[in-house]
Parts: sequence; structure tokens; C-alpha cells
Amino acid sequence: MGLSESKPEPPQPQPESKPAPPQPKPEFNEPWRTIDWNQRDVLKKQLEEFTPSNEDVKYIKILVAGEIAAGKSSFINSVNNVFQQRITSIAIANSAGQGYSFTKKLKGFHIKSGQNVLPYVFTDIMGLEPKAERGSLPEDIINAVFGHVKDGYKFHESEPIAQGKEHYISDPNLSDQAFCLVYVVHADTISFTDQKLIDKLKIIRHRISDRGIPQVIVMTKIDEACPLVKKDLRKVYHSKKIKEKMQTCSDLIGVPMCNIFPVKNYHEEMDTNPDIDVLILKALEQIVYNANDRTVSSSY
Ligand SMILES: Nc1nc2c(ncn2[C@@H]2O[C@H](COP(=O)(O)OP(=O)(O)OP(=O)(O)O)[C@@H](O)[C@H]2O)c(=O)[nH]1
Ligand SMILES: [Mg+2]
Repeated sequence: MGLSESKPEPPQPQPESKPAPPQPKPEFNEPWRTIDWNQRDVLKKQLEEFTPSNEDVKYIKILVAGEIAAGKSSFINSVNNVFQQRITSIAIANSAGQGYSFTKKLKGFHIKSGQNVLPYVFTDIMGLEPKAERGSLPEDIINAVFGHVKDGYKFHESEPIAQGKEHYISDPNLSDQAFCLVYVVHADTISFTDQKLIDKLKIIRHRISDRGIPQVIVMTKIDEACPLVKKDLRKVYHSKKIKEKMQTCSDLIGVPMCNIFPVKNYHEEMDTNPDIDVLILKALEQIVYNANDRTVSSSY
């Protein structure tokens, strides 16, 4: 008898298959924050014409801090790109995550619209790292915000700047100080961020809040964090994932949601794009208005 002639197996009882539960929708039906995607030119003009309320302040200095490779230098470039309407690289961004901070020195960058210098200076610094003696030190960032650190200062990972050192400003004037601190946070890694890094951010937040310096979070790489947003940037306030990430940022760092702005930096584009511009301008608008309030507050 050949194999093909063997008796067929009796049918086995099949386990009852339940229909899979419906997947929750990744997006809200209505955006939870309203945004006018056609306001690029209006916002841009407002920020080009802006002058600080305090006549003694010529430039609003904004310090950009955050974890290594979070997109700090790219954010500064992105702000400049919006006003230049082309891709620029005033602050050199890193090509990919190298495990150390590419930016090593403190440097201020003037934002320009064509040939006009706008009243904004962004200070780029070395990135923070979770390990104790790696990356920029909270004490250096606090000193930089208070205006004690000159441009060109090379960060040391084991020793903060101190009185008497070459780049230390003992008696900073108004233009040396930062009027807003921007934390740049990578949207995709915020949930896994090491507690030691959060602790460093909290030390900074505590010290500078004591002196009334406003803080804004710019949440970068939203394209990497949410496929919906990668496909269409206008889905940013529809995306449940992006809202969750913003909430995590708020809970971990302590900055309220109203001061958290999701952006996609220019990082691989050849030309500027109105939707990218609108998100960058909305973040800048809030940074500038917060910083301006600080320029007129009485206690420095
Ligand atoms: N997809 C995507 N990539 C980004 C975005 N922003 C920055 N990048 C990329 O992230 C990498 C790091 O960006 P940088 O701007 O150098 O980051 P940084 O915070 O200045 O880094 P350090 O100076 O090394 O601390 C680069 O490869 C950028 O091209 C973004 O919004 N989306
Ligand atoms: Mg950098």
C-alpha cells in the first residue's frame, strides 16, 4: 500500500477563534490644538518686525540645552532657515548619533532675515548626558544662562567654569544673560530618558526658575516618533502619540504643556517647506514672547 493510500486523519476540533479587539485609532478626530497652517508669512513678518520692550535690550538671548543629538544645533539652523527661506548651517549639526556631543563650545548665533540681523541670538552648547562626568555640566548651563560664560568657552566634562577662569564674566550685563532657556528634547527617546539626565535637567530648572527665567521645551524629531506625522506634518495635533510624548516631557521635566512645542527640524531637506516653517515659527513666537516678558521684569 502506497503512502497516498493511508487513512485520512479525523478532523481535530478547532479552538474557538475570537475576533481581534479593534485597535484604538492613532489619531483624534479633531486636533487638540488649533493651528492655522496658512499663517507662515504673517508669523514671519511679526517676528521680523519685533523689537524688545526693554529699550536697553538689543538682542534677546536664548540658550538651547538638551541631551546629546537631540537636535539643538539643527533647531537653531531651522529658525534661521525660516527667515532666510533656504537651507543654512550656521550651527554645525552632527551627521548621526556618535555617542558624544558634537558641539563642544558655547557659541551665539544671530538670526538673519536676508541681510537684516533680527533681535534674536541663539546660544548653542554642548549636550547633556546621563553619566556624571560626561557631557555638559548643569553648573555650566546655569552659569551660561546667568551670563557668566563668554562665547568660545570650551566645555570641560569634569570641571565647571569658575570665577577667575579665562571665559568667566564676573559682572554680567543685560546683554550677556539669557532671557529664555529652551530644552530641546528628542520625541522618540523621552520615555526612555535616564533618570540621571532628568535629575540634571531638574537641577537646572530649579536654579533658573528661582531667578524667574522662562523655559520652553522644543520637542524635535516628531517625524521619527509618529508615522502619521512623518507622512503629513499637519497631523501633529491629531496624533495621540505626539500628545502622549508631550505629556511625558511635561511630567518628567516639569514644564507645562502650554510651553511645549513639537517641531520637525530641517535635517535632510534641500528647500524650505511652509508646514515645517509654521511649527518652527510657533515655537519661536512663544520663546520670544516669554523672553520679552523677562526683559521687562524688574529682578535680574
Ligand atoms: N528626522 C529628524 N532628524 C533630526 C531632526 N533634528 C535633528 N535631526 C538629526 O539628528 C542628528 C543630531 O542633530 P544635531 O542638531 O547635531 O543635535 P545636537 O543636539 O546639536 O547634538 P550635539 O551637539 O552632538 O549634542 C542629526 O543627524 C540631525 O540631522 C528632526 O526633527 N527630525
Ligand atoms: Mg550640536
